[in-house]
Amino acid sequence: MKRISLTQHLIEEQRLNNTIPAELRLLIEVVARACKTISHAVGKGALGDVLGSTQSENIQGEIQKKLDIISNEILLQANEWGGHLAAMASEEMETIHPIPNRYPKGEYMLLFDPLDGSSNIDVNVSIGTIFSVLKAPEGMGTPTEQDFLQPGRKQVAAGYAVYGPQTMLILTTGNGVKCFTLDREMGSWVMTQSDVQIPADTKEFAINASNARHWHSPVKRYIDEMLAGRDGPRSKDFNMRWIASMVADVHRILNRGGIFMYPADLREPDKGGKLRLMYEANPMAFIVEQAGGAATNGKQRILDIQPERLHQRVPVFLGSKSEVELVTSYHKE
Ligand code: P6P
Repeated sequence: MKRISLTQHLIEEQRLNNTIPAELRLLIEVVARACKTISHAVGKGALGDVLGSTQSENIQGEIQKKLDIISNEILLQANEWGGHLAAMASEEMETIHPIPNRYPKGEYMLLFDPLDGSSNIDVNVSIGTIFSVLKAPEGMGTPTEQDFLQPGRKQVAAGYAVYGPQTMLILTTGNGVKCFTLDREMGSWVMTQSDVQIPADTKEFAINASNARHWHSPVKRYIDEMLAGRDGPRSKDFNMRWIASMVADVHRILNRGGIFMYPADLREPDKGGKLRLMYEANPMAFIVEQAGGAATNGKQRILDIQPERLHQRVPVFLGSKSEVELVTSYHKE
């Protein structure tokens, strides 16, 4: 297969298929370049004095790792001068980040989890960056949090970078899902998959099973039936994976099928699970649907959820369509 770069792919999409406006192409190029910089920082490990935690907590009440802060700064500095954005929002920042007045403003809004999987940073397990792109509402003045609260189906692009044995960028602009592998010698993203399709069926599920006693009954039923194996109602044996980096679990599922679950649980029923809607569940749901999979909160399509708060959490069931539909049907009974 003749390999093409991310730049060539984006220019062809813009010129030939007219699917990506020039400003969106610029935005994606800038974010992709920032992910290269984050990959470089992550890769230094202990040699770069980037491991370990800071003394500060983020809006989520989580102790911030040094690399959380570094990655957030990289994305802010890479994007604020370009003139393609009106504002940004991040898991690591309580409020939205308007573009400083000294820079031109654009029609897009960028949301991101700069480094997802922080608990894995210090033990050298894959982590990643997740991003989501929305259009600024028509006639928007000074951006407010309210302008970001659009359902996930309004996203114009979404993607993630996974910093693992390979550094990869997975991208959708609404015309399927493409994968790019970082060529470290050239410093460029090279397309290595042009049309990702999630297998509809699977034998693999991903959930943090230590929370089992806190699950609602539809989740308990769904998991118990898989654990019963070939002698149970599913008539086949299943395997389990849980990397505790959503990016890594989702990437495996994109490539070999599976279902990823972070359900709400009985400890804090109104918390809505652990994952955030705007910059984790929505971008991943967009990617998974574009790859032929499904993504719900147990009751409805994640992309149809009307957000109420920037950092709100949502239960997540996503991956192989038949499995997501089955566990969602149990919630409806
Ligand atoms: P737990 C990482 O902190 C994260 O937000 C997701 O990337 C991951 O899937 C989940 O939390 C892991 O949560 O409760 O298993 O540590």
